[in-house]
Amino acid sequence: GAVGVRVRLGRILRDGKAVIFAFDHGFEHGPKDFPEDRVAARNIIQQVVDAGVDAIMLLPGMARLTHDIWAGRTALIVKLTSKTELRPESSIYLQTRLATVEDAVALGADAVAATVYWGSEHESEMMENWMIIKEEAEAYGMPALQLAYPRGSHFKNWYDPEVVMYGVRAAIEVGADLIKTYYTGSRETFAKVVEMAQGIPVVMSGGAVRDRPVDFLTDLSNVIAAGGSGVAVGRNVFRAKDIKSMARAVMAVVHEGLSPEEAAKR
Ligand code: FBP
Repeated sequence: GAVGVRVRLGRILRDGKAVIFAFDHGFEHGPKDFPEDRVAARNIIQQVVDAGVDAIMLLPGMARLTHDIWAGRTALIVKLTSKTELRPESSIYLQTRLATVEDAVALGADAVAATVYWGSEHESEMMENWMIIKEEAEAYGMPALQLAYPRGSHFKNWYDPEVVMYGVRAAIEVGADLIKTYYTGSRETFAKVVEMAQGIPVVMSGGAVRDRPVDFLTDLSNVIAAGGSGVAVGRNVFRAKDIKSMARAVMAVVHEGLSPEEAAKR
């Protein structure tokens, strides 16, 4: 499956970098992420696709519901694991497998994605799930994106460069083809994260909405300067005042190297 993995990855990272619109929040966070004017999922997806993002990452149901919007216009990453926030505290750091690589193939996916909360009390279950996904993905020539998040009730700081580096290294050791992880707060520390990935592309995870879009774009520009391969962003785009302009600004920082200040004006 090595050729297929490379071919499909090339559809996502067309110039070696990518802006991935992550939109699994309706499941992972629930309605709290959607103010009244952000409930209409099709409308949001239409705007980011029009802005020209490289890929969108969806759960299978949403991918099916919106295929007429994204098909042929942007790459599709099907996320195969998730969790709801309705769960009791004891199992929030666990993602469950909800679909197979075959389901993703049937949807026309260019990649599959799965979360592993490295360091969680449920780590071994997620590792096993990851290995099942990775093995099936390999057989289909399908790239496997790992959301490698250090997370568990005992962690003081999820963004600590040491633990982020550990998660990224763990991800490549189990065959991740693309890694999404937290921004560690500085260009210098993120360069170490990238180095730990040994050539496997690393993208930044968006995080909660920032008050000033330029602050988000500044972090992103540091990620690119550190050798990062782009971003998988949800809230900072779909909660932006103007969704399409923000998606364009993110694209400009990643692909054109535009300064955060210039990009924010777009
Ligand atoms: P954001 O840019 O909104 O952070 O989206 C990235 C993402 O990983 C989503 O794919 C996922 O639903 C969400 O963040 C998980 O957020 P949390 O940090 O609360 O687990």
